[in-house]
Amino acid sequence: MAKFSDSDLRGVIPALITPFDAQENFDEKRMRAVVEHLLSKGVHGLYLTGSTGEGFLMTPDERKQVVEVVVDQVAGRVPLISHVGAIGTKVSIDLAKHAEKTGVDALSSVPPFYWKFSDDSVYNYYNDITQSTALPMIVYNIALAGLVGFEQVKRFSTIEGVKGVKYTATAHFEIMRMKEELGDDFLVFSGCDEMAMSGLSFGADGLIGSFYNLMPELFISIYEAIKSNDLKLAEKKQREANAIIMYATQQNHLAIIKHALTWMGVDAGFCRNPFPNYSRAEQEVMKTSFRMLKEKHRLTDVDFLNAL
Ligand code: MN9
Repeated sequence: MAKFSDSDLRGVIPALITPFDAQENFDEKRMRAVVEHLLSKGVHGLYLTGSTGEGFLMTPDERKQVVEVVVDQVAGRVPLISHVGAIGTKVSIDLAKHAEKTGVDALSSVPPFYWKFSDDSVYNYYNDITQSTALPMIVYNIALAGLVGFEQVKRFSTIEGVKGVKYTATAHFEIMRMKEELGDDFLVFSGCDEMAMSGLSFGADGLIGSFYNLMPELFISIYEAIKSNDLKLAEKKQREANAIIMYATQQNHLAIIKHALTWMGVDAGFCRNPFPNYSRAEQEVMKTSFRMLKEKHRLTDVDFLNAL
């Protein structure tokens, strides 16, 4: 059973990475360790099997296994959102029902992708999944799967159970507009980590993204700073975060996040093919680059850099 309601969803929510072992199998032990680490850092929730979690590289059964392990490990300490997106409605409904039974608190989904589905087909997709459980649905707006425009989000918001949007787009004035037109309790999560400060300033309730796995402390500071109107501090922390993000996103940042967690003593395993992992020698080069970034931008409060 879900323990939290949609009004409990806010703050810094890592789009949880999924650790695989060197043979590409889901690694339950590493998954539990990563979850424990993130909870100890004070994250406000977790978002499972999304693009950062390599959900599209897993079978539905594997995705279910991840959900079961995380629900068990978290044991109701923070709200959990399960991403159930797939190209086929039937697969998503099956994942949604399983997630509800297992005890997650909310669902999320990208629109069906690859084919250019009509607006009505995308609406029906969200409607069918949302009606299949009693859980709140957070629509996921992301360019990789085909952005849904403001009018579409507005239309989806009329579906009973659609409670918000994970907004990985950069036109942040739309966040303000959504709050104005769809009501303040329509949840908006800013999805571009490099624009967390901007998203929150424009009224987002929280952040869901990849780099909150690696440096949640920076983004918790940004979240708190915006709440207390300390724009200077928020800007400082965003600059620090962006120096790291800009470096990491030039390569496979999912592998870099996993490797960097491992350097800190939280073994986060490997990515699944075709995402590359990096050899020990390549990781040594990365460490040198990170040390240089630390020096250049005076990044004194970033845990993984301090562990280098
Ligand atoms: O929304 C993530 N976006 C993608 C989530 O996966 C495309 C973000 O967290 C980005 O990974 C991050 C780096 O560009 O902002």
